[in-house]
Parts: sequence; C-alpha cells; structure tokens
Amino acid sequence: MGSSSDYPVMQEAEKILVEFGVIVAKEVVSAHRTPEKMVSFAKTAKRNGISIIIAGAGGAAHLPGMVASLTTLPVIGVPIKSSNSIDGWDSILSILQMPNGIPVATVALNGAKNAGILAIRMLAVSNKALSKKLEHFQKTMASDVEKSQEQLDQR
Ligand code: RP5
Repeated sequence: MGSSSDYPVMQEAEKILVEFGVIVAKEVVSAHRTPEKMVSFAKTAKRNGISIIIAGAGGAAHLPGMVASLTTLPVIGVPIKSSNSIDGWDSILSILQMPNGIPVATVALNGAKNAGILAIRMLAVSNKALSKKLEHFQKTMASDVEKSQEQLDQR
C-alpha cells in the first residue's frame, strides 16, 4: 500500500487471504515518497517468493501501474478513497487506465476484499485445496442470501 493510512481498507484483503490460509506480506511502498524502495520491492518480489501483488493507493495512484511495469507477476490494483482524493475518481482512473502491455486488474473503489478473493482465485488455478475452499465460500454466500430472503418473507 502507498501509505499506512491505506491499511484500514487494505486489511480487508489481508483478512480474507488469512481466512483461506494464504500467507500475506504487507508493506508500505510509496511510488512518490519512496520510489527507490518501490523499484527494489517490485524487482525482487518474484525472487522473494511472492506470487501475486495487491497494490492499493489513493489520489494520484501510480503504485500499482509502476509495480506492474517492474515485474511479470500479476498485479491487482485497489483504488482507495484517501484524504487527498477527489471522490476516488483520481485513483480509479490512474489505476484502471493502463497502457497496452502492462495490465493491472483493477477492483472497485476500496474493493480490497475482492482483490483478496481474486488473488485466491488465481492461486486456486493450481491449488486444489484452495479451489475446494472457494467452492464452499460461494455456496455459503448463496445460502446466506437464501436465509436473508426467508427472513424478509417472515416480516
Ligand atoms: C497515496 O496518498 C497513498 O496511497 C494514500 O492513499 C494517500 C494519502 O497518503 P497519506 O498522506 O495519508 O500518507 O499516495
């Protein structure tokens, strides 16, 4: 994440990943304030055993795109409605509108939970245990909706 002030949003990704038993490393890396750290983080991520990078930033959010340009790992971008943000649009557009060749899979504004779930889906392609857990997760969501419908019907 670009700042520790992003953590209240980004911890939703951490929570779901931990729930699925995925090891998470969290790091504050700013494209503007610590550009050299960003370069070394992105260039060494693969070597350091990282499989997927979830990059969250607000305002002029260059972190996800710059990280994606420095690695071949998949990068999931989380636009964050931060204190310096114009309603979140600045970070949405700067994370979403990447040039051809350098993709960033962009989730909704403050959508860190979905970033975590997308990362789990990517890992599950080659991990049967994770894939089973995802199936269970989706079934539970569906039955929760059924239950809420039954509760509505009883009102
Ligand atoms: C961005 O500026 C960060 O990702 C954060 O969302 C925003 C505000 O950062 P702080 O001023 O709270 O450190 O670079």
